Amino acid sequence: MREEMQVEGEETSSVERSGAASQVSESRPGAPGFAADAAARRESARRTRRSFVVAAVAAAGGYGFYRWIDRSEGDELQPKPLREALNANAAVARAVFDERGLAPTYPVGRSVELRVNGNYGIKEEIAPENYRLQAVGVEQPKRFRQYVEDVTAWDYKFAAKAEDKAHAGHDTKVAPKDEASAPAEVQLPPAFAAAFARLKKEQGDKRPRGQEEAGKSDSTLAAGTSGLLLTLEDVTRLPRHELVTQFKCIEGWSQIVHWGGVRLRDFIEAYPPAKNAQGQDPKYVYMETPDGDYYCGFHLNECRHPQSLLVTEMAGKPLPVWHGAPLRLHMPIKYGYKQIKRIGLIAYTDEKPDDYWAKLGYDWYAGI
Ligand SMILES: Nc1nc2c(c(=O)[nH]1)N[C@H]1C(S)=C(S)[C@@H](COP(=O)(O)O)O[C@H]1N2
Ligand SMILES: [Mo]
Repeated sequence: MREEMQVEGEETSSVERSGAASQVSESRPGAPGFAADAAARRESARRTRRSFVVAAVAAAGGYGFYRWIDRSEGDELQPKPLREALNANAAVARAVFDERGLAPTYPVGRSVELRVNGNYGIKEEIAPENYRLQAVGVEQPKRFRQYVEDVTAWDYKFAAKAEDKAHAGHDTKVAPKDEASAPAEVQLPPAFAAAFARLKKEQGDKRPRGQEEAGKSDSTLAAGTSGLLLTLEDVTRLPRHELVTQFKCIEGWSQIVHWGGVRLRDFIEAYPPAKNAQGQDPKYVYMETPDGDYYCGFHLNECRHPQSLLVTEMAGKPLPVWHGAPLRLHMPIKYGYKQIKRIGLIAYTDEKPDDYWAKLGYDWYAGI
């Protein structure tokens, strides 16, 4: 597997070999035909939201049953034999890479400007002064001056949609609304109106999370979760590293990229995880965009891989917004869909975290 990986242009992945790529849903992480589908889905999502009240009333009865069917098929929405194949591949990849195996590196001269792919969780702008990195599950968090009782109370103050030109080549445009065909506002029965008012108050009028196809993350933080609110400077204070490695999208393209940032392992050392009840490190790390629309889960040991990088620079310049500024992940041992842009939360956990593309049928592990 190592040998194959080092051959340039070799794009056969463990996932593709197992046939997963052709069997999963029509939306693929960064697929060319994907934007049009996404636009259609967004439109249908808008319609759904418009009649949210009606849908919510209907769902109150049906949702539990739907969930039951959904879950009985397996935890990652893959047919059982296929899931077993993926798990076996993950075991092989783990054995090959573990924490020692390194992805190949290249001379800077061979690096190119990375293309932009995927804009979930980064569509709205955040002013740099409104950025904070939430860190949850940290050992003795109260010893840090960045400790707060409720990290979810941080207000990212999302601005209007980021300029479309930032996502050139990607369908972020919204079709003009046909106001005439919009359904009239639904009049709520008083009991429901009161319940919704209560719900809205609980949510603090915040932007709803999980507004893309995969929906809300199962691992999103409950209000009142304590932790640290770090500034970008708290991260960039750590030793700076550069890396020239290949970035691989599961779509079948790869590019050599010059990255700069801090090692995730150094971050983990500076803000270490609290031990679990057995006195051990928690197994997993969960990351999420500030708006909760995109999210990824990892094994803690993969996060300690020396090439797992919290990226702040690309091609010797500050990381552009559409590549995930101010902070994104690069993990050369994983496919692109795990390399989350605009990290808003890093949480240590013993529960296997939710993952955007795993929810849509892709391999949770996503190792190369
Ligand atoms: N927040 C966020 N991160 C994301 C995505 C996304 O849609 N939103 N897409 C993923 C996918 S599928 C890929 S291939 C890479 C693309 O990173 P790039 O745009 O910097 O090339 O980002 C990954 N991280
Ligand atoms: Mo991707």
